[in-house]
Amino acid sequence: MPFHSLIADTVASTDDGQDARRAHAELALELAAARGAFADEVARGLALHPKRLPPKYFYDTLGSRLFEAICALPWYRITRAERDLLARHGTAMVAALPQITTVIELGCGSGEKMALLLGCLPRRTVPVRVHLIDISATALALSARAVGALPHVSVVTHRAPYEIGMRQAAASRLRHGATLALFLGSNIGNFDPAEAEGFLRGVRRMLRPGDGLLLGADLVKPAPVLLHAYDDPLGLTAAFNKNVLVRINRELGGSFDLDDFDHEARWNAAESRVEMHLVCRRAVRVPITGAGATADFDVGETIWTESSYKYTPASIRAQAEHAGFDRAEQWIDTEAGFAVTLFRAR
Ligand code: AVI
Repeated sequence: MPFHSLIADTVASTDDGQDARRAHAELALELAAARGAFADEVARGLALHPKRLPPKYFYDTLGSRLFEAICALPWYRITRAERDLLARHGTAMVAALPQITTVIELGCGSGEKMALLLGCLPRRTVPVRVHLIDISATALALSARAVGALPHVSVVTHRAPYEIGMRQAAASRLRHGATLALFLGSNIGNFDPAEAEGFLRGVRRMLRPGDGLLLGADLVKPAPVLLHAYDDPLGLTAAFNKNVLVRINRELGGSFDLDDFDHEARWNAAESRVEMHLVCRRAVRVPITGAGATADFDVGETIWTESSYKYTPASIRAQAEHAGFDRAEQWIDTEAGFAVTLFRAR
């Protein structure tokens, strides 16, 4: 699962009244900080040319549900293609590293793919320690439940951004055996090339030579196929995209009229990315009181809300190799256009 908003999260209930009060006070502080950051990023992003909003703000409760529904669409094949590759080749993927004792998942999703891979480990008596990293408490709880039920598995959750979570996981990792890091779902595609490189270098720093990184990435395919995946005939992706305006209205006192904006997916071949935009149909002025900002739109002006970079098998390898990895093996679903690549830290 990609980054989630703290605002969407809830604190797990506890029997102890004092703990519950403390937890709620902490949550209130976190929510206030998250709302402040949201307000700042919205004010800053809407003052840019072109206007931009970071995709992490898609994922409130409704946005996360819409994303789950998108993953089930026949035109959006990333999730199913990756799950099929893991189901078919999981044994070979984990067999490529000797003695895996630690598995770290960055952006932990529902835990389904992690459970699939753990089920492929050879029968063992030595426990595997699993580190789940996500900023969504809900995603962590879901995933920890699925993974923690497996025999010989102990789970540590890190409710933190990737970089901080990785540092925590590395500091408490087991001394013996190999570590396998997972970055799945083509989440790498939502980073621009410089961010992707910085991210991969960060993962490499956390690993020891010989450790593994399993990376899922969506591949370049014909433009009409890509555009169908990001502008589906059921309109789910349009709703997912527009939901960010709903959030701004609800959480920041914005006054966007949703009918003023159209969802648009664009294939930018030169940059190898699908861009999602919200295109303004008429000239409007939109006050956003909670962000202390007013956004002026011309007809046809857009808010660029997401980039999904598409790779080739060779470009994935080149990027990770540049960041300090050697490729171990690559599994490709040529029909769906998706690759899972196992890298070894150099
Ligand atoms: C989470 N991420 C990899 C998805 C993607 O394909 O870029 C988010 C998404 N955007 C539109 N549809 C799905």
